[in-house]
Amino acid sequence: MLLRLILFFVAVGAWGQCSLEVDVDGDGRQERFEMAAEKSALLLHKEGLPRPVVIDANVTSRECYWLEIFGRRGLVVLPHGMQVRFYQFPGDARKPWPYRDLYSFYTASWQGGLIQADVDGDGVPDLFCGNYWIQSPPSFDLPWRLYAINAYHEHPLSASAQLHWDGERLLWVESKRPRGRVVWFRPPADRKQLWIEEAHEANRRYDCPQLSLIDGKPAISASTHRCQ
Ligand SMILES: [Ca+2]
Ligand SMILES: [Ca+2]
Repeated sequence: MLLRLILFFVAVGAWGQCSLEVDVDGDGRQERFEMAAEKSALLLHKEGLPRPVVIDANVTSRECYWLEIFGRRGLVVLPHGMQVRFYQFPGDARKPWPYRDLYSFYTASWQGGLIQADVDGDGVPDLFCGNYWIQSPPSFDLPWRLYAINAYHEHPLSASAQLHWDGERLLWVESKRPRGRVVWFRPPADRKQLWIEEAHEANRRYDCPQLSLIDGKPAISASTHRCQ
């Protein structure tokens, strides 16, 4: 169980800053992405290289994720919790990583907890992030569309929740808030309208409640770290 928990936390990023291990180039060895917060630099550490590869020298993100979008593999970060930015793996990690902002948010709260799921059932993966789901276009170069699930934004970190999609419902875990909300959201018939809230037994029970997956099922626990 410990290993599964560790794998989960690696996947969502370390406390406070992006830190992610993945075999980027398929050579059987893990590379490591890191946000060097003091430099606002997004780095890739690869065994055998004399120094880390600078993917971006001027970006700040708490979270990072390795995703495949339209057959392109790459790193997604959330600069200042206000954008969804995709850096495409250029084939050779040392080459420049071209990026594209898939979406920019205009909300007061920092958006977080990105996951990939086919929300509208058209066979193409969409994204959940913060208060929203973001509908994939039919091809990479077209714009994505944003739909609100809820309107929680009373605190700058309200929407930096941890999220889990069980195929039918979205679990929202306010992991950076004292007595954080833990709520299921069920989609209405028209998924482009606000989603329907359902109580979870852990709602408002813990300071900075933490989501982990045990055998694929979500579990909620109290934070063992300082809330951040
Ligand atoms: Ca590798
Ligand atoms: Ca879809």
